[in-house]
Amino acid sequence: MSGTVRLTVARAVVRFLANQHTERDGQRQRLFAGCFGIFGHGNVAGVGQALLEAELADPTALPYHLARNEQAMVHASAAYARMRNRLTTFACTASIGPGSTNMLTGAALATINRLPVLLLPSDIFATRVSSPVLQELEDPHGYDVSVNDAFRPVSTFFDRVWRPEQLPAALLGAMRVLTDPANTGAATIALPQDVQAEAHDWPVELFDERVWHVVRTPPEPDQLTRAWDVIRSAERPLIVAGGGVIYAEATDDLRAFVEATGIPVGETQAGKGSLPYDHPLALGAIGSTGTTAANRMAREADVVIGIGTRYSDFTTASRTAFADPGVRFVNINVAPIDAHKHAGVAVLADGREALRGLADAAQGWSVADGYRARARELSAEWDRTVEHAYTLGHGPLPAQSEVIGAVNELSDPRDVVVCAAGSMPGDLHKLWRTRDPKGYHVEYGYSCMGYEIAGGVGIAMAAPDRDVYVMCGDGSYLMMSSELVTAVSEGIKIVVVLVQNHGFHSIGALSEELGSQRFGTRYRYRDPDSGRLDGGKLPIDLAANAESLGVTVLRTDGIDEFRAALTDAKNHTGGPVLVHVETDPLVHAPDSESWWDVPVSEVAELDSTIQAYKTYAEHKQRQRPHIADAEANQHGGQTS
Ligand SMILES: Cc1ncc(C[n+]2csc(CCOP(=O)(O)OP(=O)(O)O)c2C)c(N)n1
Ligand SMILES: [Mg+2]
Repeated sequence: MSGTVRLTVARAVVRFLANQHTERDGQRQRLFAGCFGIFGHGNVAGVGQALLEAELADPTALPYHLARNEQAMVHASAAYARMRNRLTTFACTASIGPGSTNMLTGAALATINRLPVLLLPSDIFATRVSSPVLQELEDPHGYDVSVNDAFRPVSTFFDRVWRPEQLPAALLGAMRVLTDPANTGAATIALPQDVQAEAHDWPVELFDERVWHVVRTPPEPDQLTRAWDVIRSAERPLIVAGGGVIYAEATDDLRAFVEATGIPVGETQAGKGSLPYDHPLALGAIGSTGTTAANRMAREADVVIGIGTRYSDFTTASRTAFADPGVRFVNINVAPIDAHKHAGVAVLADGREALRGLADAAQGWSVADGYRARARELSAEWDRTVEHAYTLGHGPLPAQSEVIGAVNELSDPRDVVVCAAGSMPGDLHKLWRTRDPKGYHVEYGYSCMGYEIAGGVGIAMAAPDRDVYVMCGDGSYLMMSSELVTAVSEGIKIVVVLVQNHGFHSIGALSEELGSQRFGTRYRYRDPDSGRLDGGKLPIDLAANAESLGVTVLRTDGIDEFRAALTDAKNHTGGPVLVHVETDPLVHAPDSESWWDVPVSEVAELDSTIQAYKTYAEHKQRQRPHIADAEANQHGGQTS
């Protein structure tokens, strides 16, 4: 077919998005499950009008969902994309100015976690005839700058459509990036308010159904040989499984490879669930919030095989986790930036394809029996630690680990636990018994307070056949609970477990450890005598707050009531339910035998800080640059 069709820019965007698909392994799905939005003068008459016409013509084409906060709608989209292994996502439309810049934090989160989301911030008039418009920032150095330029560093693709003719290339460029596993993240197309409403004659083929093939890059044979040469020379190899294992749906291949070779697996936050927790070669979490099983084996490992990991500081314990002087790295990753980290042998490939290649090469090869046995024993030891933490019987208020234990036990294996910031991500990483590759969803690339509830909504939309347990601290709840209202209005069931501890358990403990005496980390009245924020507890009632939003709320006192309420929450249908529990913020999860680099003041008046600095300086000594070339050090011995 040829010819043109006359539509506004906004309608062209909506019609185009409704016709995009992805395909991987022969399975085809829509790239966009819908569009989240909040309207204002920047988009109400442009994208808003286009979405209305689309909904009236075909409500399934690009369903519109009204969010309550723009940051939250980007989180929901990213969470949805993560749940769908990055094959389907949402578009997000926001009004000019604050509506758009509210999406910046969501954009950074999506890009850091490599999760595809399409952002459509509205922009100032292209014609500038009405400038400065409401909410326009005027840059005295150049009139083509707007607040949306702030999206550039946090997006993996950015374009601004000053003229309708630029739209097709911008759309195609954004789709290319969204569907490229190595480069995906937030793709942003800024749409000036006047351009959205402008008409243009579009070539009809712009709106043809299009399929974006999400590639599984095979390993280049020489790269695979080099990688295998390093691995087979190892006596104490260890796999670090990252999010890439799960996005590539490579968990069965990982399991087959490790069962054949006996190589044990430590998991990052995004990679947790790569193996079920009770697999004999599953060491569980690795790094600063890791298990003693993974961290002890990491300390001794002579070859570390990273699969789909960014090696964040939490994974490497700020480069102290891998302590063998001759340790070498092999990195399987679709992204060159990660494949080349720690001077490793790079395998630029899809995780599943690379694992299959390695499995072929590894025929008949295995670690020593004693090494397999050590992994099994250390894992079993950690599991006893978990069991103890789950059943502490702490009083009068329960410990957080008991709350985690109850949720783990009373949820179904396929249900999803969600978290992002506070003390719970670390505790979950250590303690959650993962039974399904998609059962653990902790956002720890950006660790963004406020992701929890919004993310939970996105996950529930992506997987309506699973229950979603959102673990939310009181701090995160206060930061952003707005999408509870979206869940009420859309009838989306999430179970929010609100852990009330009157402030920051996480940063409080960190502050104390670093000599800063929990300063400013508790929610308290300002004391009129001391003039400091160390007065009595605030009369805050977050359960009442949730109730006022239309959420079904179950208040609990103690772990037994909490368990009973969880069962009620499980049976609840339609809409969100919140279980409120108060915990003791002074009970810590079991020790990781690990470290995290958070700089301490080198000079101070406070003795607590002076002491903390001494400990800090000792740990700094153990930090490793990991710059020795893995191939040059094939036969070990050199320090890296
Ligand atoms: C948006 C954002 N602001 C600040 C931080 C830094 N931060 C990390 S955890 C935390 C406190 C979280 O409190 P809460 O949700 O109550 O969890 P708790 O620490 O009590 O477990 C803060 C302020 C963050 N991660 N995200
Ligand atoms: Mg708290």
